Amino acid sequence: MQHLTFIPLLIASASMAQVHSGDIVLAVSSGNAITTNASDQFGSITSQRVFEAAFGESPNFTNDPGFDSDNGTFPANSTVGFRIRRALRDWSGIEFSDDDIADERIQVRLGPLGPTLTPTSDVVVTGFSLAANSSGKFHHHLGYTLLPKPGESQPADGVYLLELELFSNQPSIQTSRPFWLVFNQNRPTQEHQAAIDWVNANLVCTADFNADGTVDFFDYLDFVAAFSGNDATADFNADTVIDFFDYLDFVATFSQGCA
Ligand SMILES: [Ca+2]
Ligand SMILES: [Ca+2]
Repeated sequence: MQHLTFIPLLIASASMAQVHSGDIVLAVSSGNAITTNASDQFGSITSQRVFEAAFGESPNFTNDPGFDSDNGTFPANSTVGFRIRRALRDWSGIEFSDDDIADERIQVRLGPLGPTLTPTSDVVVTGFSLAANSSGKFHHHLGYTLLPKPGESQPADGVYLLELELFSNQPSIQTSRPFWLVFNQNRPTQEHQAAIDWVNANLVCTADFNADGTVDFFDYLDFVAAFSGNDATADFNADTVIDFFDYLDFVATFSQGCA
């Protein structure tokens, strides 16, 4: 198995200027397609698997966040497609429960492509693929529409969870890890944020520090390297200080593993 180099990827600020701010930035590391967040003001990109979104660009619709990459990320004109991994969930106020599939559905389309609909049970639905340009840059905005429950004219206000993965048509590039879009439909910001925090705490396996899908000794080594290098990713308890408590928390999480 390939050992992924750990992120953050440092990308020259000149090239970062080409990436659309606020989009989900895609990068390929050691043959794996990975999702990342947009760069911070220092030009550093860190792995992120939970993204916020909000309907209402037009009623029940948004095409943000889009997907963007630097030039040369993908082979020229190769394609990247998406899969919906599970049925849509709505936020209970406490959790996104496994048994609580939303009555609403999200439809994904782009121009003539699609629509692809979230399934009504937990099956994988393959959507459509889009091409990187001749410079290997992938920048597209999918359109997401929240559809009402059958028989209703309007979808209910709420916070909705969509689980996706991305795949390349290049066999050398592996499918991304699952990632999540947390959509807000007219609920208070605090409620949206609570749902995002829950996904980060409960669905992202933080012990898998190098995000390659397994918890093993490489995660420990990579954490120790980040910790020794005072890398921002070593702030495991997210209190903005890197200290021994981060080490203790990482070791505790690592020992526990992930489901
Ligand atoms: Ca790992
Ligand atoms: Ca800390």
